Amino acid sequence: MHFKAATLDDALGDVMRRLLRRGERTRSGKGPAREFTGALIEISDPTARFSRTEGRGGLISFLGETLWYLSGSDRLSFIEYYIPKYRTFIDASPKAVKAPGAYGPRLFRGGEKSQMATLLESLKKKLGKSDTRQAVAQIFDRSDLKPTNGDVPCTTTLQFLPRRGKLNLITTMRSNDVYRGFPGDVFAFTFIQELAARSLGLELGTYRHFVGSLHLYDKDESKARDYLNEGFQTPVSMPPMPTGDPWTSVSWLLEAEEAIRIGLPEPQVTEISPYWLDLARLLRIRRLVKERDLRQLVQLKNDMANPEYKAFIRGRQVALQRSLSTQPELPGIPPRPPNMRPQ
Ligand code: 5HM
Repeated sequence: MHFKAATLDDALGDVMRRLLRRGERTRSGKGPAREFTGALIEISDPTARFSRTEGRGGLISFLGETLWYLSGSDRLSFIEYYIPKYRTFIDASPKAVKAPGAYGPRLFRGGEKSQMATLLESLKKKLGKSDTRQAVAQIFDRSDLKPTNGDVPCTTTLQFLPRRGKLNLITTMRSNDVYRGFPGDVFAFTFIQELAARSLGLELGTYRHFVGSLHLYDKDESKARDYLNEGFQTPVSMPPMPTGDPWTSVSWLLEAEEAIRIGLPEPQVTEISPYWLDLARLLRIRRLVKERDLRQLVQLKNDMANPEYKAFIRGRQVALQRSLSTQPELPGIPPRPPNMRPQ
């Protein structure tokens, strides 16, 4: 089964439509589903990595998950801030602190010695000399055949293929839930693809996503139909990542992320481009929605450099306005410390 699309939204719609029509019935411990085995999804514009639809507006959660990977962390408290049900997805106990199958430690832990840093270093040396076929990052490991709980990585490898000045990426997944997993996976891996392209001074190429079992659970069928009934979605792309080595900006964003998530003063802004400042602003939006701070949210929306994000935040603004007019204050949200000033 081969899917070709320009954007994530186009691919998502096409896969769900075809799964609903022709997916084969399958049963797993996680419930009955429809499935294609051996599916290849090709996305020609990897920056078109988020879905504009109302029901699937996971931009900030996907960004949070991507930063969780980039930070090298396996802490559940980190990812649960963005995906509150993460623990249940991986069958972790209420007491668990870490996710044993987390991708971050496997890809990015260890600084310059991490798997991704080593891969990029060796790719750099080969650029212009040979069209390498060896730049593979491994996520699924043989030890995952005997998991300690249900958290077995669904992604097996990421293969980076520099060709004719562009960096292509092929992700292979043993298992992918098209409704709950696929959009976030494509977001994260295309972002990593763009980071790698910038690190190597290459253009962004094509993204290919190969899946052993691509499925849609019966329990998500009606939501998938709602998504399809929303009809055509205007394609939304992230702006291109600035050229040049991105890792100083990534470190700054990771620091900003942690400060925003746990409510500490944010790092100084020194020579950070609007691209990265906007991503920190998106993270602040999540915080402001949790704090139900409509005034600051509108201010932050106006500060955004990228108009696509403004449109996305407008959706959050309308939802917050609605909830403020119908619900009393939510308990349990820690107040912002006085020295934390949104920029
Ligand atoms: O039985 P299995 O280990 O494949 O169940 C994991 C479920 O989470 C599957 O539905 C899989 O497709 C989904 N999943 C995903 O779609 C999980 C992860 C985490 O590795 C992911 N994408 N990144």
